[in-house]
Amino acid sequence: MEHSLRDVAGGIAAAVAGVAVGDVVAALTRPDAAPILVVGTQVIDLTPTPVKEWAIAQFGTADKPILVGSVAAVTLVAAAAAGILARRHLWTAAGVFVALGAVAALAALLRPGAQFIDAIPSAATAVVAIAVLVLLHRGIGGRSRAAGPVTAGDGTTRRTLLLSAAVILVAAGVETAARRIASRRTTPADVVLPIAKDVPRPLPEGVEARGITPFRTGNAEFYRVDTRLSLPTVDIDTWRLTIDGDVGRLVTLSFEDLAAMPLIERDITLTCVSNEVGGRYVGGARWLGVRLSDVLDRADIRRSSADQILSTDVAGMTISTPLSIALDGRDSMIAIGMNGEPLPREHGFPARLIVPGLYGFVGATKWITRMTLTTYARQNAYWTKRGWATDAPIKPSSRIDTPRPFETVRSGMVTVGGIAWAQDSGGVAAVEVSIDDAPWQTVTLGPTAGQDYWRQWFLRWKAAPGRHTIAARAVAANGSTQSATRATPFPDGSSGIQRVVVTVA
Ligand SMILES: Nc1nc2c(c(=O)[nH]1)N[C@H]1C(S)=C(S)[C@@H](COP(=O)(O)O)O[C@H]1N2
Ligand SMILES: [Mo]
Repeated sequence: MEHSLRDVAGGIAAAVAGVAVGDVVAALTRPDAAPILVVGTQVIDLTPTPVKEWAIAQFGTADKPILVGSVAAVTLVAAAAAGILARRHLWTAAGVFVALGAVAALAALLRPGAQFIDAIPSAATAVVAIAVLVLLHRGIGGRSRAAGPVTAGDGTTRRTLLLSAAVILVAAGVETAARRIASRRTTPADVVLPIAKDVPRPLPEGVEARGITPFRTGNAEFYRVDTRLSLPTVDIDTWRLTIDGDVGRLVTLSFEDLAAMPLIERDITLTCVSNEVGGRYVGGARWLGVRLSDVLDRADIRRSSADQILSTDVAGMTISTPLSIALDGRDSMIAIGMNGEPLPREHGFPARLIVPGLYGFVGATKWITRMTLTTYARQNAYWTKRGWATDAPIKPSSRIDTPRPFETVRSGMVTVGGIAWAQDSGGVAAVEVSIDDAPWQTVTLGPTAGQDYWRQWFLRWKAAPGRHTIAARAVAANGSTQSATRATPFPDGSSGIQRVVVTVA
């Protein structure tokens, strides 16, 4: 009994030591190629989209710990088995670690843009695990002294157990160091942002009334929509943005290169095509970045026949953006900052595309790493293949934040309010409200921060007891009014008028 405990402990100590060393090597070279992490990430990336969508619906997007934990658990079970195997077949047990290392190395090498060095952390893991295993069995385990099956006395067993425990302890320390080193290269908080020269005036305070969405959305509150189960770990030191395809010059920019270019900062409201009328998939932030036109100029696209920018993220996911729209003079940018901070990992660290006026799925590529100048005839992006529109301007829309649907409010003066946006239609010129189908009346608007940004609105309503229906619609500066025609988000964005039913008591 004690023998098998010793063997299991030996196998686990070998694996833990190997992984810790592999993680240190990764932290110093390619933090995103750490052995356990890279297998977990690869499993996620290789998961078929329908399964992924199902999993996102079931568990939300916070299940990376589950996946990485499962990979770690499987590794530990295999390591324990190897430990038991090692007593009689040391080199077969070593083979188990070779196999585990090979799986991790393969996972690292199969990633888009992988380099040969991505396999080194996994190789180091296997080498160290085997070394520890051999050391425990040959060096101290008594194998060298006793021929044939191990007949070591209790003293040896205890010594091996203690040694395994010591190895695990040291490995834990090494692992902590590895995390600290890796986090310096993959954590937004550790990035120092340059300061933009071209900055809008400070964002006005905005309307502060209970229930009305704040004028600026905090990074932690900003909606998140993407196809990922887990957030990619991107190493800022090795990250590159490549501009290729039909270009005059192939360009590769590091984060430092980007940050050294002229920077702009802009208030832009991002909207998801999947947002239902009245939905939450919309947010306003101040983005810091490099003008897309400046980036593309470096690649010299004057003679390009491209009609789209096919952008690719670090995991190979693609988004296409109509080139002529992106470059029509709007403030399209490669953003590296959000509300004065480096991009949060949820929102595309270290860089993303922002194209004002287009829904996110055609203009807001997060974790961007490549922009390929090509044509819609030649190449299709992720959502295009799934039937979504290629040209998807944001439709003018408004949202009633307060009162809430089916809320009961006291009779008297009631604040009705919310936000409205019309980024592709010149901005919000007015918001109109109709209560119980009375004629539309214009309401009070909050301050403006430009056409690309939403506006708050409110109305003081003298509410009489009974059931009432409140409807709101946005009127854009170009004269268009929010459409009353109901449309589902698929394929180019929802439309219709939101109606909120309330009881006044
Ligand atoms: N790499 C990548 N970028 C992406 C997506 C994605 O799934 N993967 N989703 C897009 C969609 S549909 C939207 S609406 C915006 C959302 O950006 P946010 O999560 O920062 O709000 O990101 C866009 N960029
Ligand atoms: Mo979206």
